[in-house]
Amino acid sequence: MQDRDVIVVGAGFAGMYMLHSLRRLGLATTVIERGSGVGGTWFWNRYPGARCDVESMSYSYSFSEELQQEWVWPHRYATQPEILCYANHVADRFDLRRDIVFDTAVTAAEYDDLEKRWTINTGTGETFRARYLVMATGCLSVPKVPDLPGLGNFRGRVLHTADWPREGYDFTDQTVGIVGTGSSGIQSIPLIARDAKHLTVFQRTANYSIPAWNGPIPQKRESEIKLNYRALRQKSRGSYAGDYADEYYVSILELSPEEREEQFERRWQEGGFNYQYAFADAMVSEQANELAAEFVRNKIRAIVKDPQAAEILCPKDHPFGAKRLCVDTQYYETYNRDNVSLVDIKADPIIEITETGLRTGQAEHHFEVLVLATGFDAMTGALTRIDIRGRHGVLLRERWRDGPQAYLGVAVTEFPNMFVITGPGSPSVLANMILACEQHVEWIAQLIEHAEENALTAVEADPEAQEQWARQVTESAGKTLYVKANSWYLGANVPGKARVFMPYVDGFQVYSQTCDDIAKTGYPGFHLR
Ligand code: N01
Repeated sequence: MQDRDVIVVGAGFAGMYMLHSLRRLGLATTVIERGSGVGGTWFWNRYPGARCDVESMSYSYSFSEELQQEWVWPHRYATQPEILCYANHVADRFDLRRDIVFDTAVTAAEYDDLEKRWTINTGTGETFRARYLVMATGCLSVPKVPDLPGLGNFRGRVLHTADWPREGYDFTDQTVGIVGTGSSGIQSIPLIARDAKHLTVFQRTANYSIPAWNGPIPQKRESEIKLNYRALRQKSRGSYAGDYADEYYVSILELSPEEREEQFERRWQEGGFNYQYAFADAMVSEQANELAAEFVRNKIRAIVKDPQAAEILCPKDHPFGAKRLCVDTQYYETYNRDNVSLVDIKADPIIEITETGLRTGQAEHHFEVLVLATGFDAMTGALTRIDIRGRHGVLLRERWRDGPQAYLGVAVTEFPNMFVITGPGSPSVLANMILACEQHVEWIAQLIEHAEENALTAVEADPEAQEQWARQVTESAGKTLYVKANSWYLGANVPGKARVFMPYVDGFQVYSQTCDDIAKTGYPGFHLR
């Protein structure tokens, strides 16, 4: 049994910075990591085409001026290998590895109310005890394998985008089927199609995707950003999405038809998320949303030569942006290739996976490799799969059966001295995740420092404060169009999961300000014992 001040679970971007911050407080900290390396989601998601969808110079740590000045991002949106390389650089630069235990999955954690200690069990049999437990387990870290009848009968190779083989996979001359057209599918499809003999895409829900227009970052742009990095990071912290892109907040409905077309075209040409975030009414007015959506559909119709395929690719059953927007490179263009076919499995559902492919109601499809781009048990999956027991043995999984509740998305009633980074009820996946991680890490570190200085033995969220926070998160989301799609934001992609909108929609800046005010006023909503 190893005794530590703090155990952090997960060595992704949240866990690494948490370790660095706790060391600065002089606390003995160990990070326990399931994988054999750092990087979290970027360690596992190695499928072809995986890259970030927030610009790399923004999607990177801001806590060290030296780090952000010395690191060179080659592309506007970095590839997975580039991001993993950066994560490894950070681990080396700040000498983090000596306090990370790799290849070790946390299986259970239990709080002892008398001792005010957490006991943490792992799959390797090693046990740890700590005063604080920080869950840096990520929002998208538990792959979801769909319950497709006959999946076990398939004789070819099955690959999941979120658990891709370390050695990669060569699709050359292979026939491939892919299920799933969310961000992972949309990023991987063009590259699989490039190499494979034939690719069949099985699409259940068409998604909205905006071009990334990715490319090398011009030297001049890089220098400008680096010269102004501090100010730009400040601007990110004061923004809705935690990014330094200009937020224009144009109201779609107040524009004339000509101005609207011009605005939509401008955002489309800029690429990425600003197509959604630039418009004040895109996520609150159905009419405004439909105009933005129809512009994207018309782009799809213009790119995809086969009109029937184009119509299948046009999303029509949910508002634009209500499922996470995808950012792509040559996605729609891929359907103009001779070696790519598209099957609408909403119209003609999959009946079963066979030994050599799959069968829908109307046809039999054969392929050698099946790629599952079917997403994650998002936001809560990584927490509920661990047996986390708080006071009196209560199980987190049970407490969250009807939906997760966490005060500020950080702390849970009955689970003292446990903190969750980017937990449900925080902006997390609606913001630039690295900045969201930094904000949480700094806030949690400050709270732990406060507890240490004041000889507190337990910090716990008040049940009423937690309830009220959860209500506010739900009410705010309810005023938007986010709740009008069966998305993973709502847990709708996991059968049996409670349908609760999990991210905080009121904006990163409003959220951070609220957290800061709570810290400044003696942590109302927490019991400090
Ligand atoms: O997963 P998803 P993802 N039968 O849940 C389909 C982040 N990310 O891995 O919509 C048939 O979005 C499902 O269909 P439907 C990003 O936040 C970021 O792509 O349920 N189809 C859907 O098409 C993203 O949002 C990047 O009808 C089934 C797909 O599988 C999040 O991760 C890159 C099915 C799942 O889409 C998740 O993205 C990649 C079934 N039984 C991911 N089950 C960046 O760019 C599921 N599907 C940074």
